[in-house]
Amino acid sequence: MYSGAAAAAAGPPRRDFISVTLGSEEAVGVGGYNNSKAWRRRSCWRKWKQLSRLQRSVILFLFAFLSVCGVISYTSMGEVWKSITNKSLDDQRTEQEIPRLKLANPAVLPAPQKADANRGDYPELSLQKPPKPPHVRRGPSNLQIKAPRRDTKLKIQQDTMRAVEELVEADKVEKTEKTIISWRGAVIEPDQSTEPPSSKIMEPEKPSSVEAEDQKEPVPINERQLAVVEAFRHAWKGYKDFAWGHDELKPLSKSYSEWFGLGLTLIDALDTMWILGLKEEFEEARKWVANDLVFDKNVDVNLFESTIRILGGLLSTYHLSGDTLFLEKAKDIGNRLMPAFKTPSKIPYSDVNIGRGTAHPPRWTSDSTVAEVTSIQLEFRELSRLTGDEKFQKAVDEVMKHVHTLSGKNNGLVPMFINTNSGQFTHLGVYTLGARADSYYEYLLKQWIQGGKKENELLEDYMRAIEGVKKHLLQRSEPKKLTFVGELAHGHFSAKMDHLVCFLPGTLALGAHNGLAADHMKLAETLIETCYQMYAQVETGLSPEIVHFNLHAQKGHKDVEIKPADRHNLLRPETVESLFYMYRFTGDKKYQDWGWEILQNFNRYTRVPTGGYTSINNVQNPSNPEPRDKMESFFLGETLKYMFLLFSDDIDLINLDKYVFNTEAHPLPIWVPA
Ligand code: DMJ
Repeated sequence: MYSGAAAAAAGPPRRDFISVTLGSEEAVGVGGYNNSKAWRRRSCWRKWKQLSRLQRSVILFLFAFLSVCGVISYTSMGEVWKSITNKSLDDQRTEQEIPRLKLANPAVLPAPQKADANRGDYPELSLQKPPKPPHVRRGPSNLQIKAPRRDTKLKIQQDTMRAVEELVEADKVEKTEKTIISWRGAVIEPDQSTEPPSSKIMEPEKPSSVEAEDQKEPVPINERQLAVVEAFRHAWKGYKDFAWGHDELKPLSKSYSEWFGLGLTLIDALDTMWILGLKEEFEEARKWVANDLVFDKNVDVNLFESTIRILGGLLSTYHLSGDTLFLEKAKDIGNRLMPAFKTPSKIPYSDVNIGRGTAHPPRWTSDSTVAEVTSIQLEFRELSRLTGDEKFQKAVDEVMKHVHTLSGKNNGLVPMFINTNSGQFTHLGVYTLGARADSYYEYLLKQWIQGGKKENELLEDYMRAIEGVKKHLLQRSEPKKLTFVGELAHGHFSAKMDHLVCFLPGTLALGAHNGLAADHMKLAETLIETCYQMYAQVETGLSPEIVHFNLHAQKGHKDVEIKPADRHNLLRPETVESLFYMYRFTGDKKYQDWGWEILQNFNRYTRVPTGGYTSINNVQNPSNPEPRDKMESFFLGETLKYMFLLFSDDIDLINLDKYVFNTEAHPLPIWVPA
């Protein structure tokens, strides 16, 4: 009991002292409050003595028991206490972080749709490695640059996968930084700068051939590749015998045709000979370049055609061979083409006189073709990198930047013409992935890859355009339900598809290989089947220049219809090109088999016994395909090169993580290889 009266009598109470008695009067004492230690000890002892033995034992037992409990509960309470303390710290941190995440930059582009589906698709892609090569590369030994190890490649794919997953997570919390673009699964490495390399010229490198570190032993090429070599030799024989140093062979009349008068076929074929291992032929051609190739000529050349075939061919041959002769020639032609950019809008003219240094549009218009002005960038950019002279890159980058800002596009799809005075699109309302627009789309992706995947505007335009293709141009034919890319003219869909469009499956597959949306790969697989059917459904097994697809099933009708004016075949490469990409990225042998069928049909219907191959006028008439008497330079520059690469199982024979092909199949180095 608390003795309040006694405490009051003893003066001001000590607020921190409480006396607890065990109930005896004596405990307080009569003479007033005594709280000395000695008194307290004595009084306690007396009380203890007054207790019975049983009481003392019970008290001792209780004391011991409580002591043990005290020790145990102290230990476990420590743990509980620690976790409580941590939890509250965590809570504090989370509370601080959530607002920060919410405030992070909102996504600059729409969040990926069907992200989970894409994620589900991707591993399939990553795991589809080409089978272990039974045949390793053939090309000249110094083409055999160091290969990334297969486990490294797998790691890259896994890293890409991880990046995609991280991106999806990031999108969930709307945390998209400027250096990451997400567009239906498209990924840009977050640590890459958004600054396009256009502002500064990349450090020129030694040609790739010099990079060779651990060169593998070349092993024999396989039979199908040998058949390509034989075809090339046959074509080359015709060119050498009847058209040496001229632009194109006319194999039937055993003569030649001149376009620019610059040995177009010879230059276009240089790197093909290198890749096929045709050293003698290469050396002979090199001599012609050294002694007879002169650009100081009063001749009008088409800017686009001479860039992709001549400048592109010289640059890639320089990279493969390491021979500076080709770089010197590339600089020469590059400089001579520059007057084309002196226009009011900086959109280049179509034609340049490389001897006089003057340029002009075609006689009937001041328009240029959109595909032409936007498909010279890979070559001029590389020329700047190699020479350290930024003028080439500046000129072509300006074109891309300008086109990026233009109105008149339809979900990323561009019209076919652009005016060199106003810089505006003309002939609005017609959209195609065929002639006059095709390689615009191809070069958006390829420039992005060439520059190390940093130039976001290019990627944005590419991704937008593929969405535009999906939205406006895809339809399915009857009866086989082939997905094809048609055209749109002032709101009306046309089921017309140029053979030129068959570059698209390869480009889509290349994009998917570089981390873009997995549904691009699915579309590529569908479209390459269609391109193959453009050959398979025709009497000669060769595709016409243009097909029209049937949208409605009709008895006795195939998917593919051919108009009389469109039934020619110019030995074009696009389907074989796409087959090559598809085989590289999937390892599915059917693509090689399809390419093999096409090669056999070229041999059956276009081969001229005295040397060379010819374009034909009628793919529907196997008994008389009507030879046109012309072998286009791209048959050697592209078609046979892609055939050879398609039949190869060596992913390092022009490794697609190190090289990007220009639109004439000339491989140029990727500035920052994967
Ligand atoms: C080639 O010159 C190029 O591939 C160009 O992009 C389109 N036309 C031919 C081949 O068909």
